Amino acid sequence: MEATRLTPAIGAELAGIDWNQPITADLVDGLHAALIEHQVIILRDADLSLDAMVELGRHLGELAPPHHSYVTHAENPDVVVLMWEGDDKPDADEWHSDMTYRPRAPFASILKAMELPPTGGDTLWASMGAVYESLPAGLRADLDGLEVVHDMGAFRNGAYRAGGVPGIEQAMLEAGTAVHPVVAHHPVTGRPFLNVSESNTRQIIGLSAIESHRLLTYLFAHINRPDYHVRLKWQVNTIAIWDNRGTQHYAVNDYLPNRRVMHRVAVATDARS
Ligand SMILES: O=C(O)CCC(=O)C(=O)O
Repeated sequence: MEATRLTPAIGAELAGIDWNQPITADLVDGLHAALIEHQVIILRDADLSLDAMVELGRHLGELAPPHHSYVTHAENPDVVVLMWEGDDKPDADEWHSDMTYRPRAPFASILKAMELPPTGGDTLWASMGAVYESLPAGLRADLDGLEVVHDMGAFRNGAYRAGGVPGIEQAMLEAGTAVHPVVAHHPVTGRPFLNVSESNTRQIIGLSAIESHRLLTYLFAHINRPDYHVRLKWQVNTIAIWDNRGTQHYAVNDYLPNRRVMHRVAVATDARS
């Protein structure tokens, strides 16, 4: 397979894979190596069936347990269906890394475009290693050793609509709350990365609410700089696989009332690390 780098910071498009052939360990070793190097890999014309997507996920590691808020595919409960249309309010148009409110966030996600609007609906990824490296050295030193609370963020909206305050309390219990280092390290490369997100980071431990808010707001502004991003224009049967450890993503919400349908398989653990 050949990888074409998409930006200096993050992302590569892979070519030369025949998706009509069985998924072999060699193929997945190659995908994994590309994923570690580029953080997000893009596969075009990858018309994998539901079962093949799940098989690919299982080759990468153990699949994640069912998501607390998303619906799963009627024919395969390991596949989440992300569908938005009409006057829905998509919930992924905020920088986030998946499920960082778990003690161990999932390793990777595999996302396939099934149905797309005529235009719009792009997804962006940010390299959180590149964001961290862009911070002034003094600030990097100050961040070292700090810890931060992650929670389910705006998933509260759906929980409140469904069940009021008890609904939020139940959803928070199911989703969980976690405390992670502000500067985490990639388990394979050891590269440090900034581990705070607009969606899921609430409070830096040990700071007052106002200090924590100011510092997080400053860091969020850095994450927003396009220098560290790649932006994907999907086609039907495009698959993106991202390493959740050291990236964030943002699904642009500019296409409603048109319909956008994606299938996702989340991989909890990395079988190769
Ligand atoms: O729909 C997308 O492009 C991204 C969805 C997303 O944010 C996710 O799967 O976590």
